This record gives sequence, structure tokens and C-alpha cells, in this order.
Amino acid sequence: MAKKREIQDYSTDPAAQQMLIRAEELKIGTAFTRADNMIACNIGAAGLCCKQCGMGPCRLTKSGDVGVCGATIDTVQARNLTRAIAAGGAAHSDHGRDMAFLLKATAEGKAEGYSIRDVAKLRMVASHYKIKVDGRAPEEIANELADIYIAQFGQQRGEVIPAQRAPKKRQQLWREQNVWPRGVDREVVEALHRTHMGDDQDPAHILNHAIRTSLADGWGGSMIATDISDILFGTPAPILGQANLGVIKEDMVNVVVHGHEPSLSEMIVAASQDPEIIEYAKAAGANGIQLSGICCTANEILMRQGIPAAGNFLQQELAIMTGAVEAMIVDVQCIMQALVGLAENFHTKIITTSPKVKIKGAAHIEFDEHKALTIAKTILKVAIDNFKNRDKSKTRIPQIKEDVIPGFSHEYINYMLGGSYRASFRPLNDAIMTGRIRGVAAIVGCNNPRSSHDYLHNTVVKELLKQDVLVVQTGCGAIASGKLGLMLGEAGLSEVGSGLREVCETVGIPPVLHMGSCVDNTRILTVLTQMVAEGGLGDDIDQVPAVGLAPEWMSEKALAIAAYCVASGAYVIFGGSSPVGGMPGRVDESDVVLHYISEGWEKIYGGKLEFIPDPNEMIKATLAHIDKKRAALGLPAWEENKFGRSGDARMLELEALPLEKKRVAIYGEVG
Ligand code: MSK
Repeated sequence: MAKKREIQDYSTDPAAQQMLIRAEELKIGTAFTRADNMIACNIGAAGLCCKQCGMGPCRLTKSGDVGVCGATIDTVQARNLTRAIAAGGAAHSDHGRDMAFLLKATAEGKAEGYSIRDVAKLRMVASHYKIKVDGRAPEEIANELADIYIAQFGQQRGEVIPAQRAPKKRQQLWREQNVWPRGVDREVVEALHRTHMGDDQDPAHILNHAIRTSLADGWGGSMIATDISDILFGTPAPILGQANLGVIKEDMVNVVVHGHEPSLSEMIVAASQDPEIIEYAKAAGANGIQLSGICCTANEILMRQGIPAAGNFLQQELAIMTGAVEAMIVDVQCIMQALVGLAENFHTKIITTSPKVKIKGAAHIEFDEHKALTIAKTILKVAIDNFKNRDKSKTRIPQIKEDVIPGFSHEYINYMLGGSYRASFRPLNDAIMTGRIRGVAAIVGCNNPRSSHDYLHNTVVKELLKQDVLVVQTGCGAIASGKLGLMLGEAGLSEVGSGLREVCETVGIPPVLHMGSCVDNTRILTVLTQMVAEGGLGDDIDQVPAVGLAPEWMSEKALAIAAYCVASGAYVIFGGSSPVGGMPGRVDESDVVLHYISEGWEKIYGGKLEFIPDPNEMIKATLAHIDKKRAALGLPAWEENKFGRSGDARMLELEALPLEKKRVAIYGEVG
């Protein structure tokens, strides 16, 4: 039996800690205690187990070991990593495909409740695909765009079109390396084929296809998903929301939406505001319906509708533990099977909705885009009917929540930097070039119960902010910062480096920008591309002083994101353990795959993937990389406290001065 950790070692979030204490009182297991009880298999964790055929599984634990077929450690690790990347890319991109079908149904007027909310984005995106937009109705444009999108997923030859948005130099590199993806379906199938027993056996060659597969996701399926979500539900712009378990309300019917698809959750939002449904809730004795989200569904409805986030990945069980959740509606990805058993201790109904996901013991009300609003109302009525079953003696809602301002799409960042007449990335580039902003860190990804919940995210974010690094976030990492109060305009600025603070005050932004769900990492690629296009930071993404981090990663999707960011030129740092790490002290230090995805990929793509468990080492590596890129661009070395005496802080200082001193401070000594 593994050693049980203390509550504060499980999570740094006080709301989560309260619920974990409650779980102990009730003797209910959670992912945290299951992680204690389940000692990770160190052979599998290091990618050294090959179970691709019936001659094994083969465990390769020391240098020189080979499987029954003769497969070496390097080949087995490369195959395992490639399969994980293919699975992650498939998950993201399959979500994109469903969004494309939804766009088609909406364009044909067959999707109940949906409409095209962002016609400007539709026209802009359609023009990338050379679709005629002038003089045509939005539905007509959307119909043609949907057909192209749907065809992109299964494209057998040629180049996926969204990747043409990458910097020109990057496009040329992808062509030279023969990694410009065709369609994601083809790349994923080929990844599975190549890693089948007796196929591709050269680790570098296998991993090159991992890159191609990931690009089919990042610059294909995921990018399409984000575009369509914006077209149908609106491109995010800053909006006030809240985060943490305290958003669950005692006097309301609490419905938690969890997963990744905005399609149904947007309809649940619409249905929850329907007077008939509100009346139905009141008739059941509640004051109304309180919707909240978990994981990336939370991000989707938080950044567009201001619907509060109950928490991130490791809070899905804890939300049920409040005893006040009438229904948890789940769709796809990151849904723990343990939810059903846990919910049996309370009155909570777990309702699966995706045709792709059923969980034994959960109710299933299947989503169908043709009658989504009707289905959303049905689901809400099930939740309302369940309100009477709530046992008030079991209700414990942590009174902890924080205001957040999410919604920093790349379109909004562009707009906020210059307004509608001068929208531009110039001010951001200038701030980096002068050293007010040292660089940019994209801190994304999951939680993992093997480390303390939110601890790695928060430690890295807080220190990088002090070092004048602008932080952009997606996924569960974004919710971690939101809960910490770092996404709230000037409220989060007291602990921020003076140069970054000056920029935030001047532009009126928080130091941590919430850019969306995990499928929206493509927004970060777009920002990097636009920074390159703006000039002054090199001619490709690998030259920008920027780093990507996933301190608490756990999903295969995270590995797909890592690979496409590396292929786009980014240095990517993951916390936790490496899936190709080798057995400590037993596998040769010259482990080929571990080094290949770092130094090997860097030689080709300018980006690299490294696994660094210690947060201080992550921070050091991030800053060293940013400073190296600054030096390579010929930018001045970053200096602490060099900037910071302008913007709002400067105005407040001046306001406090006597008139004469104020005049001198502004105009200098006269004659
Ligand atoms: S939900 S993939 S735990 S970010 Fe996107 Fe969070 Fe990671 Fe799932």
C-alpha cells in the first residue's frame, strides 16, 4: 500500500481541500487517493512496454533488451509515443469534425436553436478558403465552408488548408521535411499502421510521422474546431465570470456540464434561460438553475457566456461531493469513470450525451444537433426533477470562488492592442523588443493527481509573472490561474514584474490571458504567427522569445499539442514524468528517443520537447530559453525594474504630487 499524502499535498486549492476532507469523512475514494493506491507501472510509464502483438507484452527494462520480434527500446518508445500523439490528435480533431457537421446542419437550417453568431469571422475564415463572400447570405457561405471543412478531415492527398496560415518559412520547412499533413484521418490511420507489429522500425522515421499527425491536428482539426466554435457561438471577448466550487448554489438546481463540446453546452445555457424552464425549476422549489462547468466545457461557456467554472479536471469528483449537484452532464474527453460510483453516494445524476461515450450506470440522453434545444430542455427537466432528492444534511459547498475575466481570443488581443482603427500586434512586439515584456509563456494543459493539484501551474505562473513574462493560458491550467485571482485586470498586478505591469495597466489587461479550451491552443499558434508577421521578432515562430509549458499534463491530447507546438518551432516543457524516459539507472543515458524529441527535433524544427518535473527547473529553463531567443534577435537583455513608471501607476503617482512638482515631473525644469 502506497503512503497516503496529507490533504495539502493533494491540492493547493482551499476549496478542493475542503472537499477532500469531506471525502475522508465519508470514506469516499477520489482520484487523489486512487493515485496513492495505484503505484504507477514504471515500465509502462517510461514507454518500455510493447503490447502491440500477441507474442508479448514485452517489457524492455535495460539497455540492449529487445522484444520477441527483436524490436529495440528506441523503436518501442517511438511507437508508443506516436500512438499516444495519434490518439490525442484524433480526440481533438474528431471534436472538430462534429463541429463541421454542426456548421453544415446550421447552414441548412436543420439545427434547432443554432445560428451563425459571428458573421465577420465566417467571412474572414471563408476568404482563407477562397470562398466568394460578397453578396452572399451567411448560411450560403457557411454551407460551402462546412463542405470544405468536412472534406479536410478525410483528405487523402495534398496539404490541409489551415496550415497555410503558418509563417511562410515554417511552411517551407514542413514541405522540405515532408510533414505537411494531408487529412487528419489519413495521418492517424498511417500512424497506427506504421506502429503496428513489423512495420516502421526506425525511431526517427516513426517520430517524423508523429509530427505530421500532430500537425494534422494543430493546424487542421483543432484549428477548424476553434474557427467553427467562434462562427457559431461568437468569437470570445472579455467577459466577467467566476471560478471554483463556491459557484455551486444551495438554493438552486445545480447542473454541471463537463467535457469538451460547446455544441450541447451552449444549448443548455440557452435552455436554462428559457422562462418555461425557470418556472419549472421554481415549481420544484428552487430559485432557478445554476449552471457551471468543469474542464474545457467550462472554458467554452465561461469565455463566451460568463457561465462560472466549478473547477478544473481534478474537481469533477469534488463538485459532486458538495452534495448539491442535481446533474452532471458529460460529453467527451477527460470524464472519469469513477463519477458514476461516486454519485451513488449522493443524489447526483450522471448523464452521458455523446453517441461516442456511454458509462455503465449513467443515464444516456443522446445529443442530436437537429433537435439540440429540445434535448437540452429534457436534460434540464431531469435535473430539476431530481432537486427534491437532494439530502440537505449532506450538502457542503465551499464558499470559495474568484472573479475571472476570460475571453482573450487572438482577434480580441489584436483589437485591444490598438482598437478598431489600429488593431495590431505592434504594441506587444514593441513591449517585448524593449524588454518591458521579457517574453511570452503559454502555460496550458491538465491536472494530474500524481502532483499536487494546481501547485505546479500556480508556482510557474506566479514566478514567470514576476519576471515580466506575459502568460497566456488554455485548458485546466487557465482555470487554475482564474481561481487564484490572476485573471482579473489590475487585481492580479501587485505580484507582477514592473515592466509587464506597466503594459497591463496601459492596455487594461490582466497579466494572465485566458485564451480558451485545450482545443484552442491553435489560438496561441495564431498569435505567434501574427507576432512574426508584425515584424521585429524574427521571421518564424522558433525565433520568438516564447515557451510552452504543461506542468501537470496527463492526457494524450497534451502530447499531441506538445508535438504540433514543437513542429511549429516552440520549446515545450512538460512537468511530471516522460513517457519515453527510460527506467532510472537501468536504461542507458544515451536513450535515443528521449534525446531525439529534444535535441533531434530542435535541429529540424527549432522547437523541442522536454520533461522537467521540478517547477524551479521549469522556470529556469523557460527564462534561459527566452533570454537566448532575445539575444539571438539582438534585443536588449532583460533588466529587472527597468520599466514600470508609466501607465496608470505613473498617473496615480503624479496625481499625488503637489501642483508644482507635478508640472516638473511632466514637463521638466523650465529655463
Ligand atoms: S480538459 S485535456 S484535463 S486541459 Fe481540456 Fe483539462 Fe487536459 Fe482535459
